[in-house]
Amino acid sequence: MVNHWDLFLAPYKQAVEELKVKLRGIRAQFEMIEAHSPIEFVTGRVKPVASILDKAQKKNIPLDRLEEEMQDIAGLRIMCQFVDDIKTVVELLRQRNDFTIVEERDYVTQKKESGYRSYHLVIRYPVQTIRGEKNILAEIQIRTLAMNFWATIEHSLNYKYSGRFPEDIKARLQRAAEAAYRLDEEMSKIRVEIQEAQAAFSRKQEAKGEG
Ligand code: 0O2
Repeated sequence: MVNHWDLFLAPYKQAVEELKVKLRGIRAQFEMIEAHSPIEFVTGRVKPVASILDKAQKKNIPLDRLEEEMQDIAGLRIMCQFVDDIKTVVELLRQRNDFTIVEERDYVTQKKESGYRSYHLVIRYPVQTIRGEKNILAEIQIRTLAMNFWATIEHSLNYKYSGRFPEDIKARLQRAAEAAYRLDEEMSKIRVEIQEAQAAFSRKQEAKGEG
């Protein structure tokens, strides 16, 4: 028997699958022309029902308002090598006409109190269903590999402590976020060298037939 949640989440699942293909396609196109791809890799997920219920309770969202008020039931994450790539990706996404951007949140230049950095786009995405077109909201998070490393670790700790971090852990996480940011800054400074090395490496792999 198909339950209510399966039916409700079906268009979100479809959207995540379609958007993963589309966003990975951007990387493939850069590779095709042997240019630096601003996208390193893409992940996507549909928020688990338990997390939807949790967030709805925390944010006082009635369950019959989820479609309008919970923006990240469908979630995509784009990881970049360099901070500047984030802007490039945002520009590329602004130019697309297969979805509309309804909100942008810049936590890259304005980090959250936790130390969290990422660029968030909320999009309205049309899913084609057997009952016609259905517009759903999805959240795209764009971040560097260093920002992603920090956010992943902090997310697991958050789960362990249910969001109530002991003061020392909180301070350490904030320092770790700063260290991740400095790492991004250092990498940006040697970006040209890194890209030359990566281009040479992929030419070599191609010549060996491993590309
Ligand atoms: P999950 O498990 O990743 O799906 P709010 O939840 O009130 O902070 P809001 O309005 O829902 O924020 O939207 P916002 O600020 O764009 O953040 C939503 C998502 O961003 C979160 O989803 C996380 O994925 C990520 N995020 C935001 N702040 C932090 C943070 O301090 N640390 C980490 N690790 N991630 C963060 P969920 O629903 O929390 O969880």
